[in-house]
Amino acid sequence: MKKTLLFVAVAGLALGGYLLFSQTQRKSSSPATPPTRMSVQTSTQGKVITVSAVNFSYDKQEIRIKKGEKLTIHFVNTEGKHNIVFEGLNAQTDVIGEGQTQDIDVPTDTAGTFAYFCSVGNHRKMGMEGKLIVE
Ligand SMILES: [Cu+2]
Repeated sequence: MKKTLLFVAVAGLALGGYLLFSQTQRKSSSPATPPTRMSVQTSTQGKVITVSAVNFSYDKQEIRIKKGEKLTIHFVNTEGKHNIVFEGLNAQTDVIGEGQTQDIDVPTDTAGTFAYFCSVGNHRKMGMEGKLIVE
């Protein structure tokens, strides 16, 4: 009885391991992945867009992305204290200081135009805003 249970457990683990392995194989055989890049690169496929902040503006007022494409915002603050908030997308950075950076993933599964802005004080009114267009 105990031996049977042990056998079932071992067989289960082996099967699970095989399934996991074959899935990994499938992912890494994606033609978009250059052969020299490892799995770290696979998870960052898509667009990385840098947005820089100063007092009181961003260097981009408009960001365009295809619906469903993975979007990472590389937020760079070069002056003062700021953040970037994507309205209605549940994506925002912390308020960070001068010389700091933060990366966030922004969901792109809904087409539309979404505002982004700095939520510190009245920075948005002073010009720290733009729009993300998912098309
Ligand atoms: Cu700000």
